[in-house]
Amino acid sequence: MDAQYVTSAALADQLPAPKGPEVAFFGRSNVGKSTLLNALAGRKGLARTSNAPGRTRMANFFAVRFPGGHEVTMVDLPGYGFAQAGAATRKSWEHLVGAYLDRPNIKLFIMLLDSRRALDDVGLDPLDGDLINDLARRGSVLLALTKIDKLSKRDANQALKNATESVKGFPTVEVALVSAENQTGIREIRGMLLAAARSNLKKEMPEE
Ligand SMILES: Nc1nc2c(ncn2[C@@H]2O[C@H](COP(=O)(O)OP(=O)(O)OP(=O)(O)O)[C@@H](O)[C@H]2O)c(=O)[nH]1
Ligand SMILES: [Mg+2]
Repeated sequence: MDAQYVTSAALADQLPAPKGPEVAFFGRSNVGKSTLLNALAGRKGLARTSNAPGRTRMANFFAVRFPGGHEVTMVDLPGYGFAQAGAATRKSWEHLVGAYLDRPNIKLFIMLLDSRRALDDVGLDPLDGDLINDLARRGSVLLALTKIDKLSKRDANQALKNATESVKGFPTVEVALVSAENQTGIREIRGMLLAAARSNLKKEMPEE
């Protein structure tokens, strides 16, 4: 698949008009959204990544094209929940993400959660829990447990078990283990991107 940068929006009114299927990346700052997006695209420098939380401040749009011409847009959203974020940052995040969520063309929400966080607590904290609740009511969600390369096999299984338990009330949520470092789960998520790209085509096909 081929991916390229399209545009960015810092404010709600800068969001591009909805066009074609989108897959959106949500999650705390530093959880690995931009890195996952790059791993999916197979291009390290596509979305900017950083050790410092709060790297991505805008909604960044990337067009993905599969062989055969199926297209989907990946949307890298700014992270939330980092310590340095003040009230103004939180407000602008809420405004941008709130407006983004109203788009009718979102096919899949990928919600990222640091796998070590899933290992520590059974159940999601309010910040992650409220968001996943909101996303699950709107459509399909993939809860991606990131940086799984940092966990032992045993801990990875425990994290998966905890996370699965914490979303068992949501029929639209699936859980997956992911690592951009060792490629865990990347092929499967590419498959989901392709499915999102194709879902659009089917809809636009005339009825027989
Ligand atoms: N070991 C390991 N590190 C990862 C993985 N994914 C991301 N990281 C690291 O985590 C840090 C944050 O990654 P980003 O992709 O910038 O995180 P983000 O969610 O986009 O953060 P914001 O833009 O601040 O919202 C970087 O130092 C990455 O190298 C992974 O799968 N394994
Ligand atoms: Mg980022």
